[in-house]
Amino acid sequence: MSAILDQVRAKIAGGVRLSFDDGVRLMKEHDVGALGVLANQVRQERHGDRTYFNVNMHLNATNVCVADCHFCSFARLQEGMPGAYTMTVEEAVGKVRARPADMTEIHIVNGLHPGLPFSYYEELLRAIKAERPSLHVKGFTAVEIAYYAEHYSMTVTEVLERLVAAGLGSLPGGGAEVFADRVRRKICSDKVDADGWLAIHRAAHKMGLRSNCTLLYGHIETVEERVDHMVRLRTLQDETGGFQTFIPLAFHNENNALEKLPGPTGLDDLRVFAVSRLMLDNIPHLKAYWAMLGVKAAQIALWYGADDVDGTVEEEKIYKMAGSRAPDALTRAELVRLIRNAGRIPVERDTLYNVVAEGAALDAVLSVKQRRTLEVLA
Ligand code: V47
Repeated sequence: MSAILDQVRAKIAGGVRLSFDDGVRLMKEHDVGALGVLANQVRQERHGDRTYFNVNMHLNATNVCVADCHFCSFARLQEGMPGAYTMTVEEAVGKVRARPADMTEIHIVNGLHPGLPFSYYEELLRAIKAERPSLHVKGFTAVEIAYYAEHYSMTVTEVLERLVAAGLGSLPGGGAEVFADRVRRKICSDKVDADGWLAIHRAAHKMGLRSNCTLLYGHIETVEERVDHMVRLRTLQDETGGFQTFIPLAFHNENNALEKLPGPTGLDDLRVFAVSRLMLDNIPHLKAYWAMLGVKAAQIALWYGADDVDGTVEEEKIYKMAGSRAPDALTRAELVRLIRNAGRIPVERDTLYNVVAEGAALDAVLSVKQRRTLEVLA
């Protein structure tokens, strides 16, 4: 056992917060298995075997985007370019209507479209809520909120208030990328900076909205920049308590300007998950987003600190276009099986982590064949 793992174990046992230097040393730890044991200990103390998922869909109403983020395979700079699209509100609502009635969440993220009026987003939200009044809308990254404030000459609070009045329920964690200026200048120079991203989440939390946070890892960032990112999130969380979930996002390198970079290895993924669980002592949940990580790595991450796998995820485009080989969607039964097969207890949640179903009620969704593959663990 390496010295850093011993020191961190002692700190955790004594309730002492890990430092930036601890985080950097953990990120450089070769014994990822032992690191995972520590992260799992923290996960067990917080959540036991409970592992969360939801029934949701994604909606990207437009991919027209004035930002030119080098890692992005989804955006098109202008309307009319090959692959550029913007849905009408009716088309977007049609996608919602096609989803099952027990879906609890829609995750909306869009490009920064210069030609749409702000009312488009308000109408989109109102129409979705009219179609499914109980659906929780988690939507609009801090990058979108910052763009709307500038483009439509409003304050951030005004933008948030108008979106909430139209039906917005919480903010997703996207757009954080890596906070370090060095990285942002190189890969996403024309969107909101770290302070701006954090200020928008602070404003949202102060209004009573919950939000998530992310880290895009495995491209040009150093391990110090990963840990600095986590410490900045932890500092804001000390102030507001509004973050629910941290989601490490593994860089995918197809169809974008960074395609020469190889992307993270399997052990990088596990290291980032374990260190996140250990460093982010004040953010309750750690999500292994299977659509990005792949279903198998997401299942393994459940033993490296993660307690959430995201949801059924219909209509995901951002990762598909960047080369993710994950399935287009998972059924509730497939999620229950992958969680049970990891030796964990599935809990269907809503966006705010209220329990929708758990235990035997969820096992009832499994087919005979799915049940059979679990018998070996019984
Ligand atoms: O902000 C874009 C990332 C994010 C690539 O809050 C890429 O519950 C890897 O934030 N390789 C959007 N990553 C997705 C996101 C998210 C997903 C699921 C749940 C939640 C939540 C949030 O995807 C972007 C960017 O960081 N991204 N392109 C790429 N090539």
